[in-house]
Amino acid sequence: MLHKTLKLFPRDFLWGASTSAYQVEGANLEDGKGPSCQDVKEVPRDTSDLTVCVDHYHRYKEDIALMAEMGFKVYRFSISWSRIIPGGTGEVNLKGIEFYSNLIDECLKHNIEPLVTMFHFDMPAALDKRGSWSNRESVDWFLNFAKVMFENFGDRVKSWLTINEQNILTLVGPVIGTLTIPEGTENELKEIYQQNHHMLVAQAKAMALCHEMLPDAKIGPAPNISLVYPESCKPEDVIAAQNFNAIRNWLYLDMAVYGIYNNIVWSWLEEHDAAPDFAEGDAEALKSGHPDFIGFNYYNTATCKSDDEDAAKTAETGAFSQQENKGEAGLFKGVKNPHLPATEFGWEIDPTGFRATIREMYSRYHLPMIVTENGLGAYDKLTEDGRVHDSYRIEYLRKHIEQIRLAVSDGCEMMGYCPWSAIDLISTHEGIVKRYGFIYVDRDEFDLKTLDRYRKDSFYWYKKVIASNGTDLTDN
Ligand code: BGP
Repeated sequence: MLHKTLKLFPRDFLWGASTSAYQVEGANLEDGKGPSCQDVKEVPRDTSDLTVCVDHYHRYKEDIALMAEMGFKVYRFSISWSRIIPGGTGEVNLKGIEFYSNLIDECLKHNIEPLVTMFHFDMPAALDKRGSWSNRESVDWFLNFAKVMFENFGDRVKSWLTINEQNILTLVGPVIGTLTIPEGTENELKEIYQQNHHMLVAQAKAMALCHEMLPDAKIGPAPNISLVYPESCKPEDVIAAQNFNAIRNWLYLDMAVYGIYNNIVWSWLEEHDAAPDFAEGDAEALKSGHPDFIGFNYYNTATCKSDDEDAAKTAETGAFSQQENKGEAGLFKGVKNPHLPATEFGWEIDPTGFRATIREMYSRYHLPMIVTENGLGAYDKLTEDGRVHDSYRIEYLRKHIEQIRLAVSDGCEMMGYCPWSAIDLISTHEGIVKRYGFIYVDRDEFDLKTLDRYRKDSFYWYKKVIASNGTDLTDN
């Protein structure tokens, strides 16, 4: 749709950016923090471990001052479960509470609203040993963790996100280093979707608890949503795209918003004897969540074709990364989209698909939305003069912000934009060399160097974007 005039971004639009605890903080076993599954996993080859990351734990004041200099209205970060409850359940680590309390105060001092992700890929290792999300008790573990957070930070944190990218945990857990399959599991699909069910119940109960304990606060989910295109207009390809959309996207939002299982997914699971078991009270709990908004991460769209002809022969299932799915026998086969360019790391780039995704989500759920991740991973270079000329990142972000404005003009309710990431940090499986930040951190994969911070060109550009409330997207 071509608009005669574009609507402006809402006046209180939340410009900011995101990080996650295990990728940015470091100090991974300091001040009483227990290990998380990320600290004990096998570190992907040729990439840094997570002991120091970019040392945000010790340098958060400097980092937040830089975010304030850019004009951030919001900072999305996550709370490490094992920093505040080292064993996952039981004793609370006061040093951990103190750290997040200080971090929140520092944000507020600069008029930056803290947007807190409750769980971002880092199950306490102690709970991993007890089966992680496969254990039914995980629902209570998570709820207890939620209660500790609401009690300690709820006076100052008014916006919460439940579980980061639950769909990615379910679809490609091994890529992120999070999937625990108990020994002796016979039906792996059932096991994975049972874990997913526990997360859905935990999420719904946490949303209800938030509303009960903190009536002024708002809470929502944060899945990774990519609209799926059919490779062609062949009707079978359209069905395949619906299948992939259902298992990748709508399962998570239908449940978070309406408390119901998506019918396409449910039928597929039933056929594989993989439909999750409901415990008493689950059905009611799932309906009790009622998110106030939807947070979602968007990197690109996906494209697929029908797999009907050779369902039994689908050579590859699973995924290369969060954004590149190979297929699922009988449902779809992932293909490359010939119309889209890709990043240096092979992720397709699709700004128009961003608008399409937002439109689709809004017409399905009619809730305000905040973008909780979006961004470009690249091999940035620090030049002699202490600059990073990341014009490619500016271009990527500009094109995506333009599409949000178009979506706003289409009538979609957008609350804010938090690209990934505020500052360089360790990627999920490709190390520090895959950089996303507005702020460059002087370290290499294995050489920690000075850890000094540098403003990239995108830093100055984003500052201007925020100051103009998204109307000035021109180069510096
Ligand atoms: C999302 C995760 C983030 C983040 C980002 C970029 O899936 O929520 O934690 O890292 O993707 O991915 P990567 O680090 O693999 O480049």
